[in-house]
Amino acid sequence: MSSISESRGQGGETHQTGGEALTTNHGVPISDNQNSLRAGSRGPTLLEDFVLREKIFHFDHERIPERIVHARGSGAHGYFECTDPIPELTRAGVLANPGKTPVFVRFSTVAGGAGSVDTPRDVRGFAVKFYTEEGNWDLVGNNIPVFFIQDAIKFPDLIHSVKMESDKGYPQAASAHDTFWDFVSLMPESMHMIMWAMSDRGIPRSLRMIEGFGVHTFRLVNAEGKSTFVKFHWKPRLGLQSQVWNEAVKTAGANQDYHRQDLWEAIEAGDFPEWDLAIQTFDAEWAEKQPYDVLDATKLIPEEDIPVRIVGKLVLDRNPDNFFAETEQVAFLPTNVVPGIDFTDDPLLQGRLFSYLDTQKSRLGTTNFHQIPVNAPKCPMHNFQRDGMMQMAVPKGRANYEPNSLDQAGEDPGPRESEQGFATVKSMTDLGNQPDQKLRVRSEKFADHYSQARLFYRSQTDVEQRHIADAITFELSKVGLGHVIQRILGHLRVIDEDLAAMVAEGLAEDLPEAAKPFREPIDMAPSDALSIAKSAKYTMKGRKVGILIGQSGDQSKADALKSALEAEGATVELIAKERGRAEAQLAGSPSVLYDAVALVLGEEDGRKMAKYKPAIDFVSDAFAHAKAIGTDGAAQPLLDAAGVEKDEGVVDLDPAGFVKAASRRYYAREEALW
Ligand code: HDD
Repeated sequence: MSSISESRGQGGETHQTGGEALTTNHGVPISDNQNSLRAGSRGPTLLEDFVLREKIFHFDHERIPERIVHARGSGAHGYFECTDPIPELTRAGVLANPGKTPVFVRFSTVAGGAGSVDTPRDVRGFAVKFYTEEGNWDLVGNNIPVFFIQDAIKFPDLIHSVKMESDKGYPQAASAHDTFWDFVSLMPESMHMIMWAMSDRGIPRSLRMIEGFGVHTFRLVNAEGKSTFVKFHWKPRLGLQSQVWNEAVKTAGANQDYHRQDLWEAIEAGDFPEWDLAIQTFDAEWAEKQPYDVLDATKLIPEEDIPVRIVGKLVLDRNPDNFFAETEQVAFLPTNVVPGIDFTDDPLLQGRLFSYLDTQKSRLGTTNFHQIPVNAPKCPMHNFQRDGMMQMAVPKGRANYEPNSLDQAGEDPGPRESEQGFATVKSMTDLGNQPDQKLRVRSEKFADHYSQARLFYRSQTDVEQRHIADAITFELSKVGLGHVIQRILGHLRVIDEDLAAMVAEGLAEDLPEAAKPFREPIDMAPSDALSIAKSAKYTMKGRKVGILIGQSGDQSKADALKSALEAEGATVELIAKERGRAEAQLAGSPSVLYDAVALVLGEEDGRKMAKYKPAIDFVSDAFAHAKAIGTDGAAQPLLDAAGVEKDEGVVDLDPAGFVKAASRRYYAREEALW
C-alpha cells in the first residue's frame, strides 16, 4: 500500500496512480468490492455494511444542480500570453506586462441541459478565467458581441421563454418554439441578436472556430487612475467556420458530443486551439458622438469605426484531468476583475455582477466554492473570512478580525489593505449620467432597436442572408401562435424588406404592417467584419477529411491522399463498410462528421454502394452540405444514386487538387435551389 503522502497531491487532489489499496473515504482498506454483507449467502443485506452504505451514499449525491443556463459545456486549460502590452491603458499585469498567465476556459451552449447535444442552433458561451498574479479575472463572454436584452431584470423572462416550455418539458435545446418567439416578438431590442443567432454563427463547425466577445463595455484603468473604455474580442486563429443547418441537425444524431470531442482530440493531438485577444478602446467624447449608447449591450461598435488591436494570444494546451472536478465545478464570476480593469454602468452587466456569485452557492453548495482547485486563485489569498460549509483551509492563530493589535503581543495580525489594491473608478458621470434621482427608466439612447439588426443583415453575403432567412423560416415554422409569426414579420420589415419577404414566402404567410419603431432606424455603413464569408480562411488546418475506401479500392491512392492532407494540417479518417479494414465504419460515420470526403472505390464497390443507403447518404449529404468530394470514374454509379452533379467542388483524386478543393465549401450549390 502506498503512503498517504504519495497518493495525495499538494492541492489536496487525489492521484490515481493504480495499484494502491482500495479504501473507504476514511482510509480503511476494503477486502471485497463485489459483494455486500449479507445474513447468510441468500439473506438480507446488513445495515452494518459501512462499505456498501458509504459507496451508495456518495453515489446518490454525485450530481449537483446544473447551471440554469450554459449547462452543457466543455473546458480546457491553457495560457494567455500578452504579446503587445498596454501599460498606458491598464495597470493590470496580465495586460500591462509581456508574459504568460494560466487560464481555464469553458465553452457552452445556452439553452440545453447538461446532457443535451453540441450542435443546436444556439449562442455559445466563451468564458475565460485568467489566474493572474493579482487575482482571478473572469471574462465571461459569448460568441456573439451583443445580447438579447438591455436590462438584467429581463434575464429570467428571456431564459424562461427559451428553455423547454414549462408545461410540456420540451423542446430541449431549441429556440424554435412558441414561448421564445413570443417573448422576442415583444422585445424589439432583441432583434439585433436574433439576426446573429439565426446566422451561421449559431451553428459553429467547431469551438475552435468561434469568436468570443466580452459583450459589455468595460474599463481599463492605468497606474495614474485614467480610465479608458474597452470592448474585448477573441479572434480564432483557424478563422470562423460553420455548419449548415441540415448538417447540424444530422450531426446531433451522429455524434452528440461533436464539439466536445473535437476540442478534446485537437488538444490531445497537440493541435492547440488559439485565439488572439483584441481590444477596441475609446473615450467618453467618442462614445457621446455615436448614435447608440455604449452601455447598451444590444449594440456593437463596428470594427471599421474602431479597429481592433491585438494584445495577446490564448492557447488551450491541456485537457482537464476530470470533467466534474474542473469543467462542471468551475465558477465564473463577472465580478472577478483585477486592479486595472473595471465595470461600466451597463445595466445588463450590473445585474450580472449579482447573479453569478449568487448562483454558485446554489450550484456548488457552499460559500467556500472558491477553494475548489479550478476556482482557487494561483496567487496568495488572505482575508478574515472564516468557516462555512466544506471549509478546506486551516487558518492558524486568532486574528479573524481587523483592525487588531495582536502584533503588539507578538501574534500574527493577519493581512493588511494595500494601496495597490482594487479601487473603483469614481466617476458616475463620464458618460453623461446624472445620478441625482432613483429611476426605473432607460436612457433615450437605448431606444433604437433596428439600425444594428439592419447593419448586421446587410453586411452579409447573399448566401449568408439566405441562411438567416431560412433559419428564421424554420424557427417560425415551429411556432403555433399565428399572431407571434405576424409580429416577427412586422419587425423583419423594419430590418429589411427583402428579408421579411423571403421569410413570409417560406412560410406562405401574408406580410403584416411593419412594426412601429420607437426610433426610426438609420442606415449604417455595412461592416465586412460582421460576415464570416467575407473573411473566410481557406485552410486545411483544423479540418477533418473522410476517405471512404471500398473493398477493391486502391489503398495506395487513399494513402497518398491521406499524407497530402496531413501535410497541410488536416486530420484524416479512413472509412470502410467494415470497421476492421479502416479507422471508422461507414454506417456510424456519416459525412456530416467531415469537412470534405474522398471516394476511393473499385468498379464493383461503386456499383454495390450505389444501393447501400449509408453510402448514398454519405455522398448526397456531403454534396448538399457544400463539401468537396474527391472521386473518380469508379464511383460514378454512387454519385448518380446520390444525385451529385459535377461542379468545381467535385474533383478527381489527385492529391494536390483535392487538398486545394477540400479547404473550402461550395455554397453556389445552394444558390441553384433559390
Ligand atoms: Fe450569463 C452563466 C455569458 C447575461 C446569469 N453566462 C453564463 C456563462 C456564460 C455567460 C458564458 C457560462 C459560464 C460557465 O461556463 O460556467 N451571460 C453571458 C453573457 C451575458 C450574460 C455574455 C450578456 C452579455 N447571465 C447574463 C445575465 C444574467 C446571467 C443578464 C443574470 C442576470 N449566466 C447567469 C447565471 C449563470 C450564467 C445564471 C449560470 C451558471 C453560472 O452563471 O455560473 O448566473
